[in-house]
Amino acid sequence: MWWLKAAVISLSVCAVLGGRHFPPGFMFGAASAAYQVEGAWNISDKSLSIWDYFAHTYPEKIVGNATGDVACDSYNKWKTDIEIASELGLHFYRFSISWTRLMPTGFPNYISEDGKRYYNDLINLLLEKRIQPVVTIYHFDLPQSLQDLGGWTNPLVADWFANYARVVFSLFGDRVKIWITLNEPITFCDIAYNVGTQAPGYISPGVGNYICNKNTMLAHAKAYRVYDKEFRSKQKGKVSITNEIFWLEADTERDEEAAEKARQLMAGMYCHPIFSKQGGWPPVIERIIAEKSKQEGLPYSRLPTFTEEEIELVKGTYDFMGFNYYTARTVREAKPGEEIGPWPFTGASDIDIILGERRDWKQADVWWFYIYPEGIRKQLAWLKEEYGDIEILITENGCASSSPYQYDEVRVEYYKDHLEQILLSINEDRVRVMGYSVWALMDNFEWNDGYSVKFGMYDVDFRDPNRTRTPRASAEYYASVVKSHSLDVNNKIIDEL
Ligand code: GBH
Repeated sequence: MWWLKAAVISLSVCAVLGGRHFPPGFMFGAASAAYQVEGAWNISDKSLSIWDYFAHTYPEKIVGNATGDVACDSYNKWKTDIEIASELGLHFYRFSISWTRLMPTGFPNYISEDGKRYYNDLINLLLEKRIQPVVTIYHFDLPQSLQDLGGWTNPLVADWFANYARVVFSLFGDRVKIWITLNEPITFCDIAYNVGTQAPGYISPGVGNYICNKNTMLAHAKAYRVYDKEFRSKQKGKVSITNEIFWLEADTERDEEAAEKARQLMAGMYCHPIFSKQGGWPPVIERIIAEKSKQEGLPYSRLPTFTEEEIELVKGTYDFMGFNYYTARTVREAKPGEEIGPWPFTGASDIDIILGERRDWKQADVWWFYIYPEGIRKQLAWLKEEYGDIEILITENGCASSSPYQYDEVRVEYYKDHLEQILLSINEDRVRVMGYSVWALMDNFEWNDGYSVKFGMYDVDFRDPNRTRTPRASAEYYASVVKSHSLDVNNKIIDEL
């Protein structure tokens, strides 16, 4: 009875491949970013980035007056980092290139030999260990010399960035096949210009952030077009942008419209221009800001418009989508006259919504961090619904803690619960998730939170000149997930949860 055998075999294959297994080819990785780990802020011919300048100029804006001057000292300890990545069995390591280390003038007239050597060494050893480099070209650290010319608010920044990206592609693109142009414009535009807690620290709510938003879309698009025209046929890599999106859930059924408006602001601003069929800003946001601007007596919208040509330039500039997920919020419409707190992500109060949290969302021991694993599945479904069946790489997901505990069971549970939701997303919702990256490989400089907030699978002892890295329980758990390519792991940590 061959058919019975065949049926039994295919059933068991399904049980092995479906269920708690990740699809073949699904990639597991971990991430970092240059300013957060490298240190060596003034070594060799490196120039100052806006984060070097910000941390040195406004120490009061960073917990413990911390800086990234030394950070994890990855500039010197890169071999240890790769050993760790190797111990975990990672398929890829996501890191970023420091613009000021590679191109100290900001412009391609001069390339630093030391900068070039550092990233070549890193990439080559990763490949030797069979770990794929996934490279972010820009992760918050603009050259200060370009900031002095207006930085992300100067429209020329799109060309400055594309010229930098060309250098990066030409130096490393023979070996790097997955590129992220910009990490989280929402952070370096909206948080930066609305509340000034991120470099460059200038506050211009509802104006600076929107100018920055537009320029990031053009910068990303120009870099993508450079790759397309000059490198793709030879290098055959993939290029996209990474956005950070909180899942925004309607507080009650009546708040669905408010929630959708908020999603169009938080996700749509940086996705609609690139990933939608129509291109340009999300229409609802464009309309609201235009109306508000008019009421304020402005003869134009505070949100700079795209020309038809710009819409076409930006539209379709992706080979996949990069997505960072951490947390969620509830959304409701503000009551008339209700005071809207400074929500860093919005142009002040432009969309008149109030954010909150549900009581049953467990809070990590960091103020902004509510844990809602279902949110990642809901967000992935929303992205598919909005922009179509695009491949998605989860470029960051991870849990914040304020204690250095080795036994980080909250983080272990966070990974497990989010990976479970991702499996549902793949198997039930048919979202094409290519891979998953933990933020972060190791504790590092967490921007305004300095070293007080930890995301690492490895603890880093920042009082020790050696910056000793020690694995936490989460490292052990993640290694076993990667190894079994599934959530069925023999792991005492999970048994104890
Ligand atoms: C990502 O940033 C970054 O890519 C990474 O560098 C960072 O270390 C990681 O996530 C963890 O934070 O003031 O309301 O915005 C996320 C940006 C900035 C989001 C701080 C949360 C605090 C709450 N994060 N922000 S709010």
